[in-house]
Amino acid sequence: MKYKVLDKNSVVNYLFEIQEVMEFFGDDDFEASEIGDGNLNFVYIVKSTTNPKKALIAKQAVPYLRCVGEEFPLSRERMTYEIRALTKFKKIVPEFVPKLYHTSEDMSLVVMQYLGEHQILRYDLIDKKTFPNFSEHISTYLANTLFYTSSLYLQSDDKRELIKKFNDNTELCKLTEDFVFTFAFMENETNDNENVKDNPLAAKIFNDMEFKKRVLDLKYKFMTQTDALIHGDLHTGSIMLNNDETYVIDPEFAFVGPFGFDIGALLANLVNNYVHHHIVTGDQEYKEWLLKTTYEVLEMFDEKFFELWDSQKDSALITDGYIDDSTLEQYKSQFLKSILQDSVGFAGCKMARRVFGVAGVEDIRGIKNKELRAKAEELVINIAKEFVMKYDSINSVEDIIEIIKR
Ligand code: ADP
Ligand code: SR1
Ligand code: MG
Repeated sequence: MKYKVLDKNSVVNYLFEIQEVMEFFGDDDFEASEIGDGNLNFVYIVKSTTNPKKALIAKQAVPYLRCVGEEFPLSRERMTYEIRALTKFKKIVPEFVPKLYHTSEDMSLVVMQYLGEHQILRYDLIDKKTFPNFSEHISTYLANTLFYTSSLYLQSDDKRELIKKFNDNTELCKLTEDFVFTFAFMENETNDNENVKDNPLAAKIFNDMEFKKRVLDLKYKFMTQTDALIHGDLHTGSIMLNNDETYVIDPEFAFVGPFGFDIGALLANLVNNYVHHHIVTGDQEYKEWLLKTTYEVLEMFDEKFFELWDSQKDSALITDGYIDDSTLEQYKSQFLKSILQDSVGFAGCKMARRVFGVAGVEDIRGIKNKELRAKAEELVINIAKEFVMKYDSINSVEDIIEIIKR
C-alpha cells in the first residue's frame, strides 16, 4: 500500500482491511483516538465501542519530528527499524515486548498489544510508586537482548547480517549524536534557550573543555562500537509496567551499537528521578528504594550476562579451546567491568542532555518551582559531570552508588 499519513478516522478504515485486527475485534465495531505523548510519532488507541477495555495500539511514523513540527523533516523509515527491532526483541525476550498484530514498513505503521493495565515508568517514579519485580525484569531484558545479539553469542556471519539489517538507521543515530552528545553542551537554537540565557550553570558546562573532551570520547564509542543490537532510547518513558509485568516499547532508535548505551540510558533516568526526589519531595525512603533498584539492576545485569556467556562455548569472538578456563574467567570479568564503565559514561551524557537540550523530561524540566528546578539542574550536572570524568576508573556498582549519594 502506498504511504499516507493517517488520522483517527482513516486509521480505522485502514484497520478494517487487516485480518488480524478484524479477528481481534470479532463482531465489535471500533473507533480510534490519538494518545501519543512521545517526541516523534502518532499513537492511536483503537477501542471496541462495546467493550473499551478491548483495544489495540496503532503507531505511525510521519515524515517529520513531531515535537518540533513539520518544519523539521525526519524520514518515516525510522518505523522500519522499530518494526525490525520489536520483531527481533520479541523473539529473544517475548515476555517484555508487546504482542505484534500487524506491521507495515510501507505504511510505517505497527499494530500492537494495548498495555491498558500498565503505566509509563517515568510518571510512576515521579509519583513515588515502587515495583517489586522491576530490577529482575529489566536486568533480564538487558542481559538477554545484549548477549544474544552480540559477537559473544552469534557467529561472525550472523552478526554482520544483523549489522546490515539495522545500521542504516542513519537519521536516528544522528539525532542521538546531535541531541545527546553535542547540542546540549553548546549554544544551539534547539536548546531550552530561555533557561540557557544568563544562566551560570549553562556557561559553566558549555565552557568546560575537559568535560567536553570526555563527551567526545563517548560520542566516538557511540558512533563506532558495534557490540550488540541496542534499543537506543531506553529512558523511563520507554518502559510500561505494573507490579507483575514489564514491557519495553518504542525501539525506533535501535541499531548495533555499544553494550553500555541502553544500561547507561536507564541509569541516567533513575538518577535524574533520584535528583527529583532529593530536591522536590525529600522522601528518604523513596530515595533508598531508587538506590536499591539502581544497584540491583546493575548487579543483576552483570550476573545474568555472565551466566549467559558461561553457557556459550563458541562464538564469533571465542573459539572453544582458545584460552584456558581461568584466563577466560578473568577476561570476562574485565569485559563486564568495561561495559559497566561505559554505561556510567553514557549515563552522564544522557543525564546532562536533559538540562539544557531539546526534549527535557518531567523529572527535571517539569519542576514548577523555579528555584527548586535550578537546584535540581545543578545537582544533575554535578553527578553527570562526575560520571563523565570518572567513568573509566569505576570499579564496581558500589562506586556508582557512592557518587550518587555524595
Ligand atoms: P514516540 O515514538 O513518539 O516516542 P512512544 O512509542 O513512546 O512514541 O509512545 C507514545 C505514548 O503512547 C507512550 O508514552 C504511551 O503513553 C503510549 N503507548 C505507546 N505504546 C503503547 C502500548 N503498546 N500500550 C499502551 N500505550 C502505549
Ligand atoms: C529531538 S529528538 C528527541 C529525543 O526524543 C527521543 O525520545 C530521544 O531521546 C531523542 O533524543
Ligand atoms: Mg517514546
